[in-house]
Amino acid sequence: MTFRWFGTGDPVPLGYIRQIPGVSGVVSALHDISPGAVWPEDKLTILRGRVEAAGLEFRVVESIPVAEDIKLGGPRRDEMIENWVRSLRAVARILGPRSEVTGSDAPIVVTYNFMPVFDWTRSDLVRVLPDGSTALAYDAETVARMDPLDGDLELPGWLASYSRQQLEELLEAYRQTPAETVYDNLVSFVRYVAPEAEHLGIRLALHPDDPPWPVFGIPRIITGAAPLRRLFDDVPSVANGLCLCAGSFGADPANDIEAMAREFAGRIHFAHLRNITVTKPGSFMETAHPSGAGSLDMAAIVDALVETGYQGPVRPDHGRMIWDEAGKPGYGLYDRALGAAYLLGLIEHSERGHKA
Ligand code: DNO
Repeated sequence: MTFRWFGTGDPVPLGYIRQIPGVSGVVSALHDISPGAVWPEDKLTILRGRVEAAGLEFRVVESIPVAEDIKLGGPRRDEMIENWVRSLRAVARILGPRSEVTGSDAPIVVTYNFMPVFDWTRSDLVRVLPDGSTALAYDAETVARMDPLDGDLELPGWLASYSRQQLEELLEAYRQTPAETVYDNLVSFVRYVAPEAEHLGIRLALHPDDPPWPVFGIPRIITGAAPLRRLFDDVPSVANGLCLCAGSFGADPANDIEAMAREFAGRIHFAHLRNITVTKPGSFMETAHPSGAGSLDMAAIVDALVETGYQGPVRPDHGRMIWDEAGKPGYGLYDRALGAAYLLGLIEHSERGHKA
């Protein structure tokens, strides 16, 4: 069981993460390096040192961002892919050696996504739930009215580091690019990086598009089982894997996550387990982790992972804000800690059932 930590700027101290029962590792990244730049080994060494000093291991990276030129097939594509591979090598060198804290030498996992411009997108960061807690929500009509070029779109999921003009150019470029071309660019990227990852002993976990449909008129391609089936066919390397993000896929009720966990067994290298409530077609809000709190059957998803022998890292995902906690939307301490405890209960129960 792991827990995402955003580095020294994260209001959640590592020492608190260490106190969540059953959590042994932290999921992190070099958040101050801009997409496309090579990750410096010394910064990774410092980050690993900090995490280990707190008694935790650092074997899961989320994410090495993929530059827009790679997704668009732009003029600097080859250089950007080469830089990505160099970051991968730095990760292997610094994080690869066995953890002195836990003794683990489990394969290093690197998460990435192929979402054009915007990472996860929501219309509301503080939707008030009936119990008075707040959570992230996505309302189709509100998003349809939003203009990404307006300053009011401040989503923590993506790097708001573009100038208005750059953003305008990017959006225009994507609006001219068919989804099929973005998919082809994904395949070229994975064909290049997967053998390298395999050689380094790294597993790549492609995060699905969140939400799993196009937003702002630009394509999104990793929306369900069909594109993944195709990707795993096109690039058979076992390093080419998936981050099974229950909340992302689950926003589209057509996605059967339990079935995906079974079908893609062996290809799932990371699991993000959170719940959502589909409020109406194309709209959803995030909820507490338990099955009873939302639309997803979390126990069935965990059973599917356990029954198919999943051994990789798991993390609770976005949590609500509860007990007056103030912090990074979706990434507070309390509700994610409750999520971790709940998921560990499901896993323990499921594993015992299968031993019996
Ligand atoms: C949201 C996260 C995503 C994820 C990236 C992976 O909270 O699940 O932002 O980290 O999409 O590349």
